[in-house]
Amino acid sequence: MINIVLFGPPGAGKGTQANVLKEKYGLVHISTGDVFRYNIKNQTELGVNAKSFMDKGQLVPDNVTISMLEAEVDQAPGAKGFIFDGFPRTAAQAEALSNLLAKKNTEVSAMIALEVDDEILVQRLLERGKTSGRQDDADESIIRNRIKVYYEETAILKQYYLKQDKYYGVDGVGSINDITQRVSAVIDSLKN
Ligand code: B4P
Repeated sequence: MINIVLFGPPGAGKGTQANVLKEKYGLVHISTGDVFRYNIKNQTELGVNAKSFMDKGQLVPDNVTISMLEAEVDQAPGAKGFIFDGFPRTAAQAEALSNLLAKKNTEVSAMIALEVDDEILVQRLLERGKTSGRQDDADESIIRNRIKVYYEETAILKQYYLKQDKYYGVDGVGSINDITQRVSAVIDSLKN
């Protein structure tokens, strides 16, 4: 199995790249952000709970996010592998993912991090906010809070995967196609 963690700050292009890579490599794509947004749209209890955090640019609590992720993985029993997009975002989530995959006799193959400067991230998300209807893209102060939360709570995961020799940084600035080529070069190197 190939299990990829796509990593990077908000707006780095994780969702954009995951949508291309899942087709190219036949992997199951799990985006925690998309699952939360689906639940918000359908006004489930999970959605109502998550919305209160997401609208402020904060992370949804680990216990809620981890059990949701486990349920998503369990829904794909025959998968060739997964692309985790937006998960893990905290040390507790990284541990939970490791334990979950170990139970399935597999592991994270690589964390591929899309590296993009903060000001480019802000511009991308403000641009998306014009059409996305996403509350967390609509306001520059909320976007900047998401980036701050990334540095405070999520960026440490680089060390977690570096220690396991599984961290791969990729330049996330350029055309979407160019970045797909860069990420694909990493994935192809894993298979050899
Ligand atoms: P997410 O849904 O994960 O999304 P994201 O941070 O907005 O970014 P992504 O990197 O996927 O950006 P995209 O490709 O769309 O998180 C949203 C919120 O959900 C979090 O703030 C948090 O509250 C909650 N959440 C999610 N997972 C969680 C977890 N594990 N724990 C706790 N809370 C969690 O790209 C952004 C824009 O850039 C798009 O408009 C795209 O078109 C554009 N773009 C992409 N690539 C480009 C390129 N190469 N050049 C120019 N533009 C590009």
